[in-house]
Amino acid sequence: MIIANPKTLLGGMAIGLIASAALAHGYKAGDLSIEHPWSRETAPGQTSGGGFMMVLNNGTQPDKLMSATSPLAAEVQLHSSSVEGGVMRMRRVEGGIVIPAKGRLELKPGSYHIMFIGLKQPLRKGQQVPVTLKFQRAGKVDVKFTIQPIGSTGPMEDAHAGH
Ligand SMILES: [Cu+2]
Repeated sequence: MIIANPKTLLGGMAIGLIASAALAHGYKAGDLSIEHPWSRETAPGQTSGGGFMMVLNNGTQPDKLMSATSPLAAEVQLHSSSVEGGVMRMRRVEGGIVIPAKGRLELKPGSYHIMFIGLKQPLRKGQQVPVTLKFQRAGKVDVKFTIQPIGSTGPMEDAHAGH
């Protein structure tokens, strides 16, 4: 028991540290928490890019991500990805993406994502893309997508150290 207790305590502290780091790059709007919005550095000549994030819904009513805009892109669309005949295809989502009550929506590579189309400047590692998200219930939320290196597959903590 005496040995087990400090271990339990350390486990709790580790979880606490991870949780507070997550809050370093998160946003709240009504019942929604938006965590780790991130994008990827563009290659030369690349004029579109993906946006990814986790949206948590603490409310008892579902919400919907309806649309998004950014001053850096001519157009921002909501996309889904699926594999058809061994080829990854993206499709525009019409009518919004549901965030279930007491549930979550994860935008990630190979799944739902935000698509920045007609980028007005290259996305450079370490910089941020300002985006206004529009939710059906929570309304408009201004967030910043941290630009991570090409090839990133998930949000990186050290990519947003310093803010
Ligand atoms: Cu896409």
